[in-house]
Amino acid sequence: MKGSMGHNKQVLLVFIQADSGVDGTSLLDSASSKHSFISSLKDTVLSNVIRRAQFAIPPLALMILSSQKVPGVSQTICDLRFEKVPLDRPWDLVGISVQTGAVKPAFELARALRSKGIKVVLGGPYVTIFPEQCRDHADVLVIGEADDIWKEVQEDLLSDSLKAEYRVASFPDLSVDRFVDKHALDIQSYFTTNVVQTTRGCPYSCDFCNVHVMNGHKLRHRSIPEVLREVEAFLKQDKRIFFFLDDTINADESYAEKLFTELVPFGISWVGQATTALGEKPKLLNAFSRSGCGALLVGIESLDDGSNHAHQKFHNPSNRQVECIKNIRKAGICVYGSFIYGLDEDTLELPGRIEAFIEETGIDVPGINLLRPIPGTGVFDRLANEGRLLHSRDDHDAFRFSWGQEMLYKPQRITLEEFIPSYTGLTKRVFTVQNALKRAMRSPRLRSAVLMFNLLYVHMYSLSRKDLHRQLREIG
Ligand code: B12
Ligand code: SF4
Repeated sequence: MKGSMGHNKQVLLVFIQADSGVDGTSLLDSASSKHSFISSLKDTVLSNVIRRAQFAIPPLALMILSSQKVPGVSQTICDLRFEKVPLDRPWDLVGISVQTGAVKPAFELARALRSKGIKVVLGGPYVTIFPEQCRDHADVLVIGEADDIWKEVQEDLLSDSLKAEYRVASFPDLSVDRFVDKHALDIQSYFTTNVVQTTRGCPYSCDFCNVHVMNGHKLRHRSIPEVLREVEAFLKQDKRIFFFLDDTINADESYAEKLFTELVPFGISWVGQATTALGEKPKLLNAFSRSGCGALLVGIESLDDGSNHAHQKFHNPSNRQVECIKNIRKAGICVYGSFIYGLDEDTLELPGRIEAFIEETGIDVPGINLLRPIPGTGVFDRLANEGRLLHSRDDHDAFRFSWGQEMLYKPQRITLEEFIPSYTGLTKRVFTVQNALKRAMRSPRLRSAVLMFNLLYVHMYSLSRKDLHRQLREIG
C-alpha cells in the first residue's frame, strides 16, 4: 500500500480478494473436506503462488479513480490480495469496489468500517446493477462508471457535504483525455502494473455476461494518441508485459489495426482478449504479432452452435473455429481457449469433442468453465423463471465467484448426477502434468508462462473436482 499523508482528507480505495478463483484458489468448504496435512499445506502454498504469480495485476478501476485528483484529497489503494485494511490511519472515506461475485466480503468490510465510524462509499459493477441491495451497506453509493463523477464525490468530501447517492447520467465519453497514473499503487506487489483499456462497452449480448449490462452495447474508444501516451508513460515506471483489458480487443478492427501498428515501435510485449474472428483477418493479425502480442484469450464457450445461440452468442460459428485458432497460433500468438460446458443444448458427448478440439487446434492453455449465472444477466433471470437455479434468486451471495467448484443451476439436457462426473472426468483428462509439458513444448512463444498456467490449472481443477464431488454427495 502506498500514498501520501499530509492532505486535508484521506481516502482509501479497496479491492476485495475473491474467496476463490484466480485470486488464490482454495476449497469452497475446506472444513468439511477430509484432507491430509500435506495436501492442506500444498493447497495453501499453491494458493499463495497463484495469487502472487498468476493474475496479480492491479485493479484498473481504482487506478482510474485515484488518478482523478482534487487538491486537498489524498488517495491510497489497498489491495486485499496482498495486505489488510490499514486501520491505524485516520481514513475520512473508504471506497470499496463491489464485484457481483464477491458481495459478501465487500458488505462485511463495509459493516466493520462503519462500526468504527468510518464513512464508506460503494461503487463498481454490483452497485451499478443492484443499487437498492447496496443502500443499507454504505454511507454513499456511486452508480455507474465513475471516471468523472469521482471528482464531485471528493469535492463534496472536502466541503463535508457528501450525498447519499451519485448517479452517472450517461456513459463517460472515453475520447476525452483522462491521464491514468500509478501513484497510489505499490508497483512491486504485482506481476505487472501495465494495465490499459482502449475501449469500453460490448456490441455483443451473450446472456451469461454482464459487461454489456454495465457498459452498454456501444463500443466507446479512447483516442489513439492518448493510449500511446499512456503506454509511453507506463513504460517509464514498469518495463514488464502489458495487459490490454478490453473485453474484445479486435471489436473495432480498423481502430485496432491502427492502434497496434502505431504501437510497433514501442517494442512492448502484450496479452489481451479477442474473438477467434481475428484468425480470418491477416492484416490485423500481422499488426498484433508485430506489436508484440504474445497471447490472447478467446471465448469459445460451447462447440455446439445450438448452445451458443441459446445463450445469444452468435459471433463465433463452430465451423470456422479450428482454422481461426490455427491461424492465430501460426502468427506466433498463444491461445488461451475458454470453454463453458453445461450450456443449454450441451449433451454428454461434448467433453469428447472439447478434448479432440484442444488437440486439433493446439490450444496452449485451455480453460473449461462451468456456467455461473450472474445476478443481473439474461441467463440468470431465465434460469430463475424456469426453476433451474439451485439457490433463491434473491440470495446473491450464493452466486459467488469460484473456479468451477460448484453447480449453481440445473443443466437443461443433462441431470446434475450425470453432469458433475462428466465435467470432472473432462478436467481430469485435460489437466495433467503430461499435457502441461506437451502444451508448453508446442507453444509458439511464452513457453514458461504456458507451462506455469497449465501446471497451476492441474492444481486448480483438482480443487474443483474435490468441491464438486462433495456437492454430488450432498445432492445424492
Ligand atoms: C481485468 C479483469 C480481471 C483481472 C483483474 C481483476 C479486476 N477486477 O480488476 C483478473 C484477471 C484478476 C480478473 C479476475 C477475475 N475476474 Co475478471 N475481469 C476483468 C475485466 C476484463 C476488466 C475489469 C476492469 O478493469 N474493467 C475496467 C474498469 C474501469 O471498469 P470497472 O471495474 O467496472 O470500474 C468502473 C465502475 O464499475 C466504477 N467502479 C468500480 N469500482 C469502484 C469503486 C468505487 C469506490 C467507485 C466509486 C466506483 C467504482 O468506476 C470504474 C470506472 O468507470 C472484466 C470485464 C469488464 N469489462 O469489466 C472481467 C470481469 C470483471 N471478471 C469476471 C470474473 C468472473 C473474474 C473472476 C471471478 C475469474 C475467476 N473465476 O477467478 C476473478 C475475480 C477476481 C476479483 N477479485 O474480482 C467477470 C465478473 C462477473 C461478475 N460480475 O460476477 C467479468 C465482468 C468478466 C465477464 N464478462 O464475466 N478479472
Ligand atoms: S462474453 Fe465477451 S463478447 Fe460476450 S457480451 Fe460479454 S464481453 Fe461481449
